[in-house]
Amino acid sequence: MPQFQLPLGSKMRDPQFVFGVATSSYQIEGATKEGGRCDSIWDTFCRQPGKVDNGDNGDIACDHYHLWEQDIEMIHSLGVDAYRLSIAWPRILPEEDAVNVQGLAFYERIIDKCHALGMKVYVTLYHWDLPQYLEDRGGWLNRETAYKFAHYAEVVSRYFGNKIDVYTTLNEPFVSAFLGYRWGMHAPGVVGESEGLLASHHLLLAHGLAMPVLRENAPDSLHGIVYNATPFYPESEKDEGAAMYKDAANYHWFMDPVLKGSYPELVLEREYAHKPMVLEGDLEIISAPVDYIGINYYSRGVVRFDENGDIESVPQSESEHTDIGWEIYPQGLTDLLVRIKSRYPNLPPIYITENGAAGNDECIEGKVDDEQRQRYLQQHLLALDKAIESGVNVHGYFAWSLMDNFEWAFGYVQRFGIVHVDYQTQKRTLKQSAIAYRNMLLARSEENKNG
Ligand code: IFM
Repeated sequence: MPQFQLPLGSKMRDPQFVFGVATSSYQIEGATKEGGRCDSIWDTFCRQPGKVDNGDNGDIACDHYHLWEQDIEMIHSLGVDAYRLSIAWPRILPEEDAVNVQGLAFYERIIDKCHALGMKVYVTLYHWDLPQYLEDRGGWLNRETAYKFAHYAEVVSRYFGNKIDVYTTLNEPFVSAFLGYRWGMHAPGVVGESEGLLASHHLLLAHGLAMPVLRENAPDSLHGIVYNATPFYPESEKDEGAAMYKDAANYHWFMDPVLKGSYPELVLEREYAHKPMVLEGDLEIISAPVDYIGINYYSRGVVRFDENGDIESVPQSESEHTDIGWEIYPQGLTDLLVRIKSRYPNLPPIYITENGAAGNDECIEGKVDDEQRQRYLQQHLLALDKAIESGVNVHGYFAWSLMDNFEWAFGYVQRFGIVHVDYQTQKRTLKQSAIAYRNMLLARSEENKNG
């Protein structure tokens, strides 16, 4: 029987440590035309030829909109403590000022079911599905969108209040801003240096404006933000500055304003010509205290200076990679957490809100042998334990993802699930990694029962 092993005495064996699985609305729900939902920027983006592999889109995805009940029961069968999901803004406010009660009711059924089964819910308000009508007015390049987000946060938190155990304002603002408005490979597909940095400031402002609203409406819940973070390593000693810069541009840019109330100098200097317009008072708003930060970790980067002094990536061809082409580097998770702890003296608790591997998994006679993912998850759990042992305050871990789903510009080819989805029949099959996760959680719960 596959089972992940946690070291004896590991804090992750304590019942307070939260284990969960994560998904996001556009990636699993489907039913894009049902329940009063309006288009999001991803619906529009997917319609543009060549933007998404195979011309895939989220119209059906995992049909979770209809299969949600069996999905929540399946999550419960894994023995997790919590489910991390996101709410689709276009389902809640399909028109600017018209709240769609059908949308709220859909998520309420999910939340109630999770609670009835004894699981906590971690809800992200923005996992990239901006209503298209806001993009039509400039999207995240328009400062107004930050205020629209605060209004949306008000609607959701007034309705759910403390019923949502943990609120997340944004998932991975780096990706929304830079893949969406700088390099153009994500919706809405904008390309431009200044645009990416401006979008990032408006996203952070949105986070900051929403924080007091969430605290007011849900005083007993936890409130925070989730970052993707990639630690960078120099190819050799002479490249140390390159790695430092990449750390700054990749995650300090998004964490410093929230945790220190300033943007990192390194980036401001290098990007001087593209600096976003920061109004007086913005950084005070953005740096409102958070109860936690979430970290999504997948891989590392290795960099060097080229002959022109530009920074270039150094491919690690000797290392093992997952199907999506990302190097498997568990030590990076330990290093990243240690680096973050040393950079931010008032660091709140951390959750690992995503970690996982993409594989080209096949279901053969009812079995999915995802050997690489099992190794990946086991090694990352041990790397996380090392960080905790060295003093980093981590409260939980969520596997990405519960099930195979719409992997953005890669469509359905890349499978991140610990549960296999047959997109023809919508049949779910636990992969060996899900079974190993479940067995570890069962063993932990037995151990905690027996004291
Ligand atoms: O699928 C995504 C998720 O939506 C955000 N974090 C990274 C995952 C894998 O690419």
